[in-house]
Amino acid sequence: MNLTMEKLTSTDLIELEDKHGAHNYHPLPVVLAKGEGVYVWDVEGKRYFDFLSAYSAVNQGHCHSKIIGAMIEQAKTLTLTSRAFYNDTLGEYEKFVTEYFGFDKVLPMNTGAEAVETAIKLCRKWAYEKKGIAENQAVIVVCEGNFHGRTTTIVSFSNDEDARKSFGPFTPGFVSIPYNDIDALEKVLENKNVVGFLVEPIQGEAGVYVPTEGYLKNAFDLCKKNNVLFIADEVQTGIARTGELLAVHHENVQPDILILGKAISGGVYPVSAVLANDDIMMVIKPGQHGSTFGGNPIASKVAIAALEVVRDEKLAENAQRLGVIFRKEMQRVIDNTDLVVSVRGKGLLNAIIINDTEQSKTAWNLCVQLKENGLLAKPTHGNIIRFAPPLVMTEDELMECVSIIEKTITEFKK
Ligand code: IF1
Repeated sequence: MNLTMEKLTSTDLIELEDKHGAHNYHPLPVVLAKGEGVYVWDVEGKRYFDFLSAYSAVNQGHCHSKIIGAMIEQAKTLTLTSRAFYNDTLGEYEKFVTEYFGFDKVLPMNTGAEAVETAIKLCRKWAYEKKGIAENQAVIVVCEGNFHGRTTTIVSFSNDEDARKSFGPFTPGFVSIPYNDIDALEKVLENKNVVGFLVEPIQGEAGVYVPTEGYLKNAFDLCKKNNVLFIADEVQTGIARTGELLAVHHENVQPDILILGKAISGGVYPVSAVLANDDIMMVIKPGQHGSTFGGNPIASKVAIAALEVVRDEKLAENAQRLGVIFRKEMQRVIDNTDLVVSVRGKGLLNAIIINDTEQSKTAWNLCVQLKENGLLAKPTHGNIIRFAPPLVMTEDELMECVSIIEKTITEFKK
């Protein structure tokens, strides 16, 4: 292939990635070149509805002018100082984000996995220095089916074979219990070395698994009773995705440690954050944790703009309203087909379950067909398709998407 030749086709570009990139992904065969709002375009100019939103990072829609404007402005002025010096944007962001979510302090990082790692370190340090746990004895409880990222420590407590196999030895200090099982949590809390409960308010990767109403509140109360930190991983569920600013807000829970990523920047820049009050956050002292890029000036300005968009454009309310419509419409489609078993979700984080085995290619082939019909989505766990469009979608656009999904399901041949 001659790279100096002008325009490469989708096929050329897929071949390029295949040849020069590690094979740690298996993307849908579509090559995107442009995005705006709820739409993306491939290199041939075909337009699609984005029903993945980069796994809920692009909640504010692609290339939102306010967020991009903030980034360009700051990029021309000052990009990175490291935390060896102060800069004139970080404090403004820290004040903004802590007031926005109602915590004393924020610790800025870049990716979701780094923020989860930060929360784990923070919880352990609090356990030894505040709770009085004997050194190296702290246990953090996690849930089966969890997805919290890709670092060695995080995959240590995953039970997804692909995520774990041949990456050991693993980090000890984690105990896994079934998700959405309050009795299991109560039982594990009898172990006095338990110091934290790390949980996704809705399990995204597991297949948009929504726990029973009251589970999060009951889990939070049990944690309080046992002086255990309730750590919410809202990397995927946070920032208006589920119809509230945070998914835990559906049950009026304020976590002890809150983990955010993805949409805190509108998917424009890698920004993540750990929020907590002083009694927890202040156990970390200078030199004990950090990041070259965490809290950099561009990240700070981008995150402020992205969170302002969520508030100004009432994205949580929109997600709540459109989610109800979407699930109702999907249920209508399901009632008329054998191909789909059920729909579940909250706000605009939803999934349909395909009537086939996890090993089958049905969901994948359906996604390929959805792509042909102008809508992009991706299967998870074989037979589940996640539907998570940008939250700036209008009702008319949503109904157009429902038509595409309905037509695709109706015409689909296994
Ligand atoms: C990939 C999944 C979604 C997350 C929660 C932390 C992280 C994630 C709850 C880590 C990341 C991403 C990672 C991405 C695909 C995507 C994903 F299918 F893998 F599970 F969204 F459902 N906590 N989830 O969902 O954040 O370090 O990636 O910034 O390709 O691995 P990160």
